[in-house]
Amino acid sequence: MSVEAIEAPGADFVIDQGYERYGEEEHAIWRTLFHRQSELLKDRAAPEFLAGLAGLGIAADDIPEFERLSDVLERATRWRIVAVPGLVPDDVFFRHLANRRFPATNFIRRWDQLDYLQEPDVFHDIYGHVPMLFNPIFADYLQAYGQGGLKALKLDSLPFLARLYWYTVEFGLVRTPAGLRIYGSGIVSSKGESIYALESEKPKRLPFDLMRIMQTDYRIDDFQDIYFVIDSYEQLFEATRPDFTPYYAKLKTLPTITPGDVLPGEQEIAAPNRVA
Ligand code: HBI
Ligand code: FE
Repeated sequence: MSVEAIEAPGADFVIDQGYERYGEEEHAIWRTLFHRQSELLKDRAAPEFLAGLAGLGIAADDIPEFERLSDVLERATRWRIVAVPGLVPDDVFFRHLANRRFPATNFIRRWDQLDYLQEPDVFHDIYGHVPMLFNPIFADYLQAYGQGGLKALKLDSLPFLARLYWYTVEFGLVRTPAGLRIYGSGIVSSKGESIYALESEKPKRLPFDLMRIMQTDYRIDDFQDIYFVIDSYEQLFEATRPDFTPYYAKLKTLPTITPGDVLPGEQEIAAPNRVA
């Protein structure tokens, strides 16, 4: 691996993906994750995710080149992928989303992190997030989310909106005629949580409710204690249409709900799927 100076990120934290720096090991880790998750998700992921994954088909055997993958994605929903060194500041993140640019981390996890790592790597960002960006409704939702994020920052209300991202984009479930299915990137990029989210009796599962989600805290260091289930991506997109200013004002007067708590009168979604 040649040690040349890796250019410092610009104000938008975009860097060169550094494709030539990936060695055979990195591609082998990607290949292992890609094939293992694709097998596991056949009857667990949402149809829209699986359809997007087919669009990503070019990436089955090696870490994809973001520029090439962006050309495929752009033709579908006008999104592009930009390389970033890792988590970027919230305002930078939202500005990218608001401009239909998905910031994808360029490093990949190590063999000993195959089953779980806390921060996003290229597998989480590309395999986890990009397939849903092939879905036109979801692609519009994520741009609307980015625009909402920039507004939330101005209203000092970011934590509320971060919860919406967390419980939909990262850990969302969707109802289908065949039962609950996964569309959240944090779940589909994790072997253990892909099974736990649909089949474990431990987590609660509630119907999507915008204010309930923005009132509910979340944990970043373990499988989720609660999941929210949408009926459709249109439901998500419609939920982001109104101006959130009054919602934030109301939320600031309400207590934070602990993940895993179910309030009186809330109807939990029926027992989890038993995948045949
Ligand atoms: N940066 N690269 C990257 N990827 C993310 O998913 C991300 C981020 N910065 C902030 C962030 N997510 C969340 O905290 C916001 O959704 C609030
Ligand atoms: Fe993510």
